[in-house]
Amino acid sequence: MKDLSYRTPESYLEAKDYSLQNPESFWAEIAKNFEWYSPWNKVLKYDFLKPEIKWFLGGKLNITENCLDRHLITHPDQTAIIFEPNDPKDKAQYITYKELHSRVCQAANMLKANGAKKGDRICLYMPMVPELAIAVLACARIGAIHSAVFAGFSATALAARINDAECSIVLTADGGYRGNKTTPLKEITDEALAHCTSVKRTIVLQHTGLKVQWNKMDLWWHDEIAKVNDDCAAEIMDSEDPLFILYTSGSTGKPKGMVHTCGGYMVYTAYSFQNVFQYQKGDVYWCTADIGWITGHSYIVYGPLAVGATTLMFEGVPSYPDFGRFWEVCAKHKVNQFYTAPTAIRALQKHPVTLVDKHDLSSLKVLGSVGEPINEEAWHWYDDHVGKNNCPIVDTWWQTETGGILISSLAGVTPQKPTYATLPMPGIQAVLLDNEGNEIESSAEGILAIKYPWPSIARTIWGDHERYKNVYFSAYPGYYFPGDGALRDGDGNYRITGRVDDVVIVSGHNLGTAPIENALNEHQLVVESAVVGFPHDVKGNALHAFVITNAAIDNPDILVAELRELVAKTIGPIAKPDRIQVVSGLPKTRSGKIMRRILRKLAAREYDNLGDVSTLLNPEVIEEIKQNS
Ligand code: 7RM
Repeated sequence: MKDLSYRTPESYLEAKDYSLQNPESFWAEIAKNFEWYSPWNKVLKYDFLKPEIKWFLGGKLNITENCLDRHLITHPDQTAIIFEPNDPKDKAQYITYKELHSRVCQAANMLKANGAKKGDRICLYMPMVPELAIAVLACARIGAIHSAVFAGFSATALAARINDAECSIVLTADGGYRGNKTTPLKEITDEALAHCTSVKRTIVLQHTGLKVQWNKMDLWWHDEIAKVNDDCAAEIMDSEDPLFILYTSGSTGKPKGMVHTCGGYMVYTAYSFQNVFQYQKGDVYWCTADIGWITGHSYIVYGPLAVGATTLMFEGVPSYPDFGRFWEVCAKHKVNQFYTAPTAIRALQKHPVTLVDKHDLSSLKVLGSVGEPINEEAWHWYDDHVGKNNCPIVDTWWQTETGGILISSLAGVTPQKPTYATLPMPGIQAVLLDNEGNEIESSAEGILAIKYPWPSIARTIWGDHERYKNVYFSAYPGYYFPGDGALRDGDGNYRITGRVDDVVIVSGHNLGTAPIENALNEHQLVVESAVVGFPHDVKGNALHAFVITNAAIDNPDILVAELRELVAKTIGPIAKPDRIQVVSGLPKTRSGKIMRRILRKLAAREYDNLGDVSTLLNPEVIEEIKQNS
């Protein structure tokens, strides 16, 4: 395949111009670099008001032909997947494109032998082992829709996702390793399946050797795989056939099953991977996300494999056996591009820098960040200690809904700016809106919106198109509304400031919680804060601020008074929180996002109704917050 990336500022600018002048030809030119059984007859059909979005209409393809088969001609013996196990004492695995192709075809035949067919939903509740990537691709091979559920989720969360998508098969494992813990995945699956009726088969990978209970519909992966060969023609898919469902949390308790389709998702993940990371032939690329999240789907599996890259999968955690593990793995496999989350960087930053320095990181060329705004301190620590001030950092802004990176610098090609995701990718038309929905020009702060579709935008919410319309296309008609606020500098660089969908109406005034948090964070003692609304007799709603401080507070009253004053000065007296509570942590998802839904319940003292907190990174903070509220 042709190199899809712009390697110079000039070719980048040229592409950017062209994408604005002639967006359809721009995307068609990129899409031509893939294998299609038959070409599209129309590049794009869209209506953001309806909403309806379709790309490469009439095109026929199978994404696995693009991720596997075509590389067999050019580089069958290149490593496709490097697997680094949880325990450094266990052997790494190196899976070539040829072997991966064979194993995917076998797994696809295993699924078929168990009744799976095009359009069926298959739940993947698996540890970060090569078989998870294989399962993803095996589903895609036969046109079954995968719905991966992060293996840290509870039985309740798993059951809700299986039921929503009405999955007929679950692929799981006896267990998975995370540091010195083993998660009993089969046991959790059993617990979930007690509340599911759609599932006909559970296929269990033997991985940890954990003892499992055996039920009527359970089958061992190794038994089933032994029965089939590795000859499996790819299902011919329409460009707009669903490829997968991935759940993401919304502002209500019910998760949203974002639906991604074959053609556009393939084109955009490959294009963005290649450009953002500036991958070159022979490089080893590592994204530390879990395949249970969108980052793993797009930038461990599909994007890298579509361009024929070597992608590393790691089953463990950054802290095991010590806080130098990431760097040990980078040195061991001579990683060239390293992509992680600010929350991981902040955790590692707390430990002696000798844990970084003792590993040879000279192979690193590019560093990436994803998932939340990266603060200045973490950015510089990453740049100084990991990148040795010699690796561009790509701060990549995107969402489960966008399928791929929309705003980021291109490593070494476009300028970086600490804490800024910088510029929209060529082909992405980002704008800033004021509260009334008018586009604002030049440098300003506002609501981020996208005014033209891109190929990997989610097409709907599984089973709830109305919700899709309401959440993303109704607040600002004619735009895709991601729910984030942003700041733009004079050069057009974007800095994502946080979610704006958390608007609280206090005494009839619309108050965004993000700017209040930013004001609180200005105080020298505050490291992080979260503001939510709670019901108030007089004002309708009032504000409750949770703040984390960087030192023990002897006299909280003084701090609280200073913080209220700070908010009053920065935003106005109306925004002064009624309550300011100093806490040691905020409830967060595993990817580091604050769970505002839970904070809202805590602020409202609705303790019986917190919902499922088992998916949190730090469920223990809930008790603490209750105790000292
Ligand atoms: C990829 C992913 C999406 C939300 C998004 C933002 C936040 C993600 C950045 C970021 C600032 C970034 N998908 N977010 N990346 N904020 N800078 N580089 O994280 O669906 O799980 O989350 O994450 O608020 O809307 S996600």
